[in-house]
Amino acid sequence: MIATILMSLVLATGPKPQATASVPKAAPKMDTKAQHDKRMSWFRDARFGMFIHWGLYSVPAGYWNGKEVPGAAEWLQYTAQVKPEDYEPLQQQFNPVNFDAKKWVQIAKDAGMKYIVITSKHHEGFGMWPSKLGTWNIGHTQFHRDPLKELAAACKEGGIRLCFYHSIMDWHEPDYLPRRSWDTRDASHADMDRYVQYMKGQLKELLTGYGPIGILWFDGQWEDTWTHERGKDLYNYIRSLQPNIIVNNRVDTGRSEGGGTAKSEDFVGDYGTPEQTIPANGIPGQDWESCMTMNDTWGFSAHDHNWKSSTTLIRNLIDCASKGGNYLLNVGPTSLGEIPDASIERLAEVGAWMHKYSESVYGTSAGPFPKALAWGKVTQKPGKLYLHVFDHTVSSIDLPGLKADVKALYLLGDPGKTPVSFTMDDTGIHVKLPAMPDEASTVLVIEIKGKPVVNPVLQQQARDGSLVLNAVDADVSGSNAQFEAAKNAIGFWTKQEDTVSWSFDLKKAGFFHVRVEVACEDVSKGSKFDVTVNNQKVSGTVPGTGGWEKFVSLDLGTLKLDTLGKTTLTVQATSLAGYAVMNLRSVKLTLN
Ligand code: FHN
Repeated sequence: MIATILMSLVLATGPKPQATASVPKAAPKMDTKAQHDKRMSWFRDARFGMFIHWGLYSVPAGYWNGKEVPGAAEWLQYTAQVKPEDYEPLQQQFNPVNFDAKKWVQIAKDAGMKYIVITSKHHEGFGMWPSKLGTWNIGHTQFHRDPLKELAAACKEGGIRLCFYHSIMDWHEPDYLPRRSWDTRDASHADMDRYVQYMKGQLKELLTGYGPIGILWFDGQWEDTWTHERGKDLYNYIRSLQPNIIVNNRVDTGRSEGGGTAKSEDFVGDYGTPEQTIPANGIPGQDWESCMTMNDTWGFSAHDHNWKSSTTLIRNLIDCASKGGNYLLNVGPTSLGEIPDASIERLAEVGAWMHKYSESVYGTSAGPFPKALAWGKVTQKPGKLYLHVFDHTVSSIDLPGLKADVKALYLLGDPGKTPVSFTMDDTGIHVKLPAMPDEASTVLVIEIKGKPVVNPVLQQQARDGSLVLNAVDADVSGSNAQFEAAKNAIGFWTKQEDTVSWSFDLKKAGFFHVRVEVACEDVSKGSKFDVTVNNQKVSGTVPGTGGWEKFVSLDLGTLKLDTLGKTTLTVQATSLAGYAVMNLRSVKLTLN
């Protein structure tokens, strides 16, 4: 099988070889669970990587013909509809004389990152290594070096795993289909099978010339010329060249909207790839990695200054780890080969936090709590729970429903492990917070004997029978809606079918007035929703409140609750008028 593939790879320097008979489509290499776990183990331990988007797009850097081009800078050719012949001169302008692989690796290491995923080829089709296939690559520029080779050496020296991002979609290679609407080149001889052989030939160069590669990070798989069959074949081809490599799920066509891999067919890909978001409940049963920008663009843009704070970046990393996933944080180097200062500054601050607290991230798994916590996030290792406290305005925190044989509780980083006081009852463990430094997240360690057990705790009515159902305690069902600590509300409710519910212990029956606390940007107002309990409902229409963080109360009417015991209240949208249904902070039930 491998010989067949290699035989069909004509490393042409002239016109592309005639399309060979497509290589037999072998079934993907299926590892045993033990083999898969072994291959994934470094990825699960790492939790934190650097994404690097670097290509010819760094030359225009978000401008074309003197005009600012909106959106992601690596999409400039598409956004500005630049014909290949007008884009090609960038090749002779590209000369990253300040590129310093060792410096890049040191920046990543100092930030606490364990792997680097760099674009070997983005959608522009330009190879960032001196490929022998064609001339649309760095080998045909005035920069007579191989940055990927230099990065491979620096990563090896620095103990960082090198990984490649490779776009299946290619706006330059004549055989790739479909063409862009503004690409006026003759497409009558374009041959997708021949393109796949070309892509495999370039991938063979990358997987045989740069040492062991940690991940092949495919992208651009969404066009209809890329099929499930091609995906399985490519996955198998990559693994045939480096059996221990990890391949993301964008090699195939099974990536679901939330970034995970659909279960419906034999889709391949070793982990899910949510992008610019952190799944509300992780992606249960799958490895996953959230890739995110530090501003709003992947490639360098001279006009994008919308930088996230280092606190946001640190909390994103913790959030990913608390749900069993990785955080792949992007930098977009300039055309001179320099990582922007704004990125370097933030990565240094992330690194300072990791220097103190990385034990609570590396090698951890998702915390044991099924719902979001108001005060922060929890990760765990055998025998330890790590409590990441974001909210420094509170004097105590609750671990709802937790039962554990607690051996010690102290601040991570406290050499004396000064005991932190706590109480335990049938509603869980309640920690009295010590004085803590004001930082992105302070971390407490609970050392326990055995495994933590979390028994769901039903909310109780107040003495007057009232109930305040807060967002942090909600059960959220669906892929997008999730608790947003910053707004203390359910946000990202961008899918109508997502639902929000609470269960509580009804001891006092009667007629309850229903009031909800909602926020909605004016342009998205008008979504309709029901609040349902035991087949009874009241309904509402979301008003414009002036912003996603501006909350107002809506009185919806009365519900009769007369079935004592566990009761579930559900909020579901019956229409979606704009970007999202609403941000929902609470549902208040007042006994009439
Ligand atoms: O189109 C690309 C985009 O430029 C960027 O590379 C991101 C990062 O994963 N992926 C695609 C958009 O989903």
